[in-house]
Amino acid sequence: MKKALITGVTGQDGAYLAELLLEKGYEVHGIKRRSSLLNTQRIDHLMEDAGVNNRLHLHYGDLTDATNLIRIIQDVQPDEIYNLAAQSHVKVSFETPEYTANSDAIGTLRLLEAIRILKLENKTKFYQASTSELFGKVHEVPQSESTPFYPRSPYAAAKLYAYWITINYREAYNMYACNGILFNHESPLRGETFVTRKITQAAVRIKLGLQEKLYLGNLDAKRDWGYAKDYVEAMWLMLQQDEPDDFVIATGETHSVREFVELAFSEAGISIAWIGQGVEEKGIDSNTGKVIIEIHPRYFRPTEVDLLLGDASKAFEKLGWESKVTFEELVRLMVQAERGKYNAQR
Ligand code: NDP
Ligand code: GDR
Repeated sequence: MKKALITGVTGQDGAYLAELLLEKGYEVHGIKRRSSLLNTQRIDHLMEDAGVNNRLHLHYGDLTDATNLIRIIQDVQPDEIYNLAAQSHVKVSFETPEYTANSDAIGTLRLLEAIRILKLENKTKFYQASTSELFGKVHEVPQSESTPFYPRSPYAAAKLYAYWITINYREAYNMYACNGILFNHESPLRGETFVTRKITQAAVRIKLGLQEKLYLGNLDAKRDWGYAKDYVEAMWLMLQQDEPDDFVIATGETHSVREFVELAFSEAGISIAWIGQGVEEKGIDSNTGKVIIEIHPRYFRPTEVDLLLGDASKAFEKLGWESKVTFEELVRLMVQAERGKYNAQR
């Protein structure tokens, strides 16, 4: 039985990846942080599932604690490590740049060093959660594996280090180490402060009269949004090849935050009309004329990534991977999941 270790197992991708690997018959080990409130909601159903419960094991740990990581890897002796743990919020990284560098950049180094110290280079394959944020200030559209990087946040700068140290360990120590350069991927499990989940949650709550307004930042940023469940499959595929390599994972479509808002609210049963401009712009409910969306400077970033659009043709050719869920389907499934929660409470 293959053993996988997932850092960030309590996050969106960690939960979907754990589920996928359990389905594939793996013994799955996850690293979770100690927190004062429970943080395992996304994987509790996997722990409770009688069929898999003795194949999912959680270990307390943190990417900022090297000795802890070495001990866990020594105990588990994993065939595959998926490094998904990160301070993953771009805006928050401007407020906590040093911590973000410690966990996202040096955390990756700590894992690679642990593999080396424990002499597991020939056994343990390593996946690094790289990101389309590396492209940042875009000079080339669409972005592929050969597009130059230009990080635009402390998060992206930390992930740039992680990207290159992964390649360096592959070349220097002959490790099987891959970067998945994943474009934005969303789901009902997405953290509530990322824009897609914030919008879908608000659309349903406003429709139900549980929330008055939604405050947003830059409506004109464009993202290539896919479905997280499709994307974790690509992570696994990258570690099943003859040779390690780096891959862009994307849908090949881009949409603005504004388009996401219009579609999500329409799916929730509200038609949005826009009035005003810049920070004065407002979204009104076309039926009632009530202002339900306002712009707040708090949600703008000091430096923004304006346009992301990925070219995942290498992943299609070499991994046989392609994105399945369309933008419209993604928005619909997120709104429906949100609505389902309130229906279940009634
Ligand atoms: P989430 O924010 O949902 O999950 C991040 C996970 O990392 C959580 O389990 C979190 O724990 C854990 N974590 C954070 N800091 C530490 C730390 N210092 N030590 C140990 N664990 C820590 O992110 P996603 O699931 O969306 O993303 C997974 C990875 O992929 C991240 O590295 C992200 O940067 C990257 N990525 C994500 C994309 C996306 O669109 N989702 C696109 C490209 C890359 P806790 O639950 O306790 O907070
Ligand atoms: P991103 O995702 O920064 O692309 O990083 P996020 O959903 O936070 O922002 C997407 C775009 O929406 C704009 N925006 C807002 N964003 C948030 N969070 N809140 C708002 O109110 C708001 N209003 C407008 C942002 O300015 C931005 O342009 C995500 C994370 O998962 C990273 O970890 C990952 O690496 C990248 O995707 C790929």
